[in-house]
Amino acid sequence: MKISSAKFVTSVAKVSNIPNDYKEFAFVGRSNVGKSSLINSLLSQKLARTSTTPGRTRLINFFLINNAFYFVDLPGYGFHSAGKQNENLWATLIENYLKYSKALERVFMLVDIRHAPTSQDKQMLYYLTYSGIPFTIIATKADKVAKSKVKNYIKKIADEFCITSASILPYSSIGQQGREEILNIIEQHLNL
Ligand SMILES: Nc1nc2c(ncn2[C@@H]2O[C@H](COP(=O)(O)OP(=O)(O)OP(=O)(O)O)[C@@H](O)[C@H]2O)c(=O)[nH]1
Ligand SMILES: [Mg+2]
Repeated sequence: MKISSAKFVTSVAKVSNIPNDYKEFAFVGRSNVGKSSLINSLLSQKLARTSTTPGRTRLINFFLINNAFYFVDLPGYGFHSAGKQNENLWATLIENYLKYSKALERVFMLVDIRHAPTSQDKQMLYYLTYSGIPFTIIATKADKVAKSKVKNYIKKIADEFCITSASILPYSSIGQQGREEILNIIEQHLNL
């Protein structure tokens, strides 16, 4: 699939403002895991705000792609220095989005290839599994580990999640490793 156009449409702070007019592909994961960077690398442009400090994305941002579907950039979870109150606020926003979005097609769940999944990652995986929302797990920042070690890191994450390595896709927002695979997954949804 080719990305022919991409534009920012809206930021929402409550689920009643979700546009609901096009299919949605959402990106979830810990704060700083690389959600916004992944969106930018899929689009080959810097549309989503990224930052070296966690907690950059605070609202749910909708980007309309090819005038046909949305990329939904969600706030990250597990950003403790935001304070308990903010953390709870964002967690509720993410939860409500996953629960109430009517056009959500698939969730891309991101984990950092170098780190063991946290209990929040495990909760998210559990939630996605039992809610019936289709999802794909992505191991981000694959460029930060030696190529020859990628498989080992993926295996560690898979073991922690009690899933097979084959269900985790390594990704690099720098090298664009994994980009075609994600675009192909999205294309399959659009053809349905
Ligand atoms: N080397 C490398 N760095 C990455 C990659 N993806 C993201 N980063 C870096 O990781 C940091 C966080 O990236 P973001 O895309 O802002 O992360 P986020 O998940 O959107 O973070 P929040 O909005 O705070 O939840 C930035 O400094 C990025 O440059 C990657 O694939 N490789
Ligand atoms: Mg972000």
